[in-house]
Amino acid sequence: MKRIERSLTLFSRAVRVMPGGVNSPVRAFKAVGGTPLFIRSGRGARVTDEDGGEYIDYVMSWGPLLFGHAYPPVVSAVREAALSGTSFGAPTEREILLAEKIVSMVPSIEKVRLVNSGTEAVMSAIRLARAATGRRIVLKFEGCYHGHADSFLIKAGSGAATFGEPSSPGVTPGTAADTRNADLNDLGTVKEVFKACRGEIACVVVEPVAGNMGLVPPEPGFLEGLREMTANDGALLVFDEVMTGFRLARGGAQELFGVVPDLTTLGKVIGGGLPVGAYGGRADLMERISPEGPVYQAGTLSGNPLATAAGLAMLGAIEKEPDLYTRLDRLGARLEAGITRVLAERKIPGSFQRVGSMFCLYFSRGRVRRWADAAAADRERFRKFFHRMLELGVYLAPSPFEAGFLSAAHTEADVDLTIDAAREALS
Ligand code: KE4
Repeated sequence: MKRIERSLTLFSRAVRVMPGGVNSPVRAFKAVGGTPLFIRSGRGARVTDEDGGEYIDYVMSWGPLLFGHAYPPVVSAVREAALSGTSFGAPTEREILLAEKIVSMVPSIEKVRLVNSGTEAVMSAIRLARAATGRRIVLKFEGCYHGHADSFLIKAGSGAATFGEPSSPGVTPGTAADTRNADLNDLGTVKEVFKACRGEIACVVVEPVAGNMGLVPPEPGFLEGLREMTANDGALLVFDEVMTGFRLARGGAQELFGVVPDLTTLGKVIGGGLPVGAYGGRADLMERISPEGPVYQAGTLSGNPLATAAGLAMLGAIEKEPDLYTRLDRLGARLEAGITRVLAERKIPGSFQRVGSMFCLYFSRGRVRRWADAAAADRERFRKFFHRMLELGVYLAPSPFEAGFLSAAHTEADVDLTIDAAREALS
């Protein structure tokens, strides 16, 4: 049993001054029970907790750390930038350099606006979609998560699903009325909404690979079907690539699957751990954003020197390694093969699902294709598995409704240790 006295002490202090003792709900271990580990440091693929316990980390800050913890180019870029000032509230050259890189790497993006989080990026993108189309309805998918803006906290994924509050209190009926849900990978349910709301849908927003109900890849034809239906109806297609952007390919899921949306939202990897979000797309749409156009959106720290320095270091590292995504996919395939083998050996029903370096293990009777399948998976078995793996030195996402992440810092040895730990945890 790992010693966690210091985490216990810190958590008892934290809960006195912060709701649930955390600054983001999924960190509180509520879905798996027990006390969250307080992390002292990270390096490469590992984190060390406040009691000195070391773990192979697959949370990786929920996606940003494509090159692992304390990635030297990011650390030195941020340190260097900070010496010249942390924020000016005025235009800087780094913002141009980062925007130019994003435009050059992401197929759908002709113009981009930097913000401070994924939530800000997606809430701004749908405001733009509503302004550009003059329509009000946003169609999302049950179990997908697009940040905590009111419009999205209706049958949302991630922490909202974990705590069984898919539709959060505090979201007004008026707001909720402007959001519709369909089932992921089920174009029939999308057609139904389009039929019921003909000419009223401003946009369809989708995680092209759903990473907030575990990990659910798009089925063949699904993204293409959304592209066609939105184009035919005059609605916009928004790819929420906050998690998949720069993670699955240089141009994200839209490059991997060859479907180009009208607007794309980004976050996580761009900042390499610094708070960065972005939204962008067709120039004729983005030109409606203030001050060029009338659609207001602003942010004191948007594009600040530290975030843009980190972003340039991250995207620069991606550009320097042409076979990065092949390497990440090979590592993911090794993990997938190993865990799938363990499930078979132990005769345990489950589905290890993966796209590139994003994955999750469902204790389900079959493949998980949409929220209802994910919700039916065995959460109690996941809870036990999570804690056994933690004791064995592997830190998985503390929820069955989250994706795990490999990084370029993970090695084949790390993956093999993880597979061995899973064999032990499932014995
Ligand atoms: P943030 O506001 O948390 O930066 O981004 C919101 C968001 C938007 N879109 C997608 C596809 C996302 O995955 C997220 C955030 N993801 C969660 C992890 N499931 C963040 C972790 C957390 O809430 O602490």
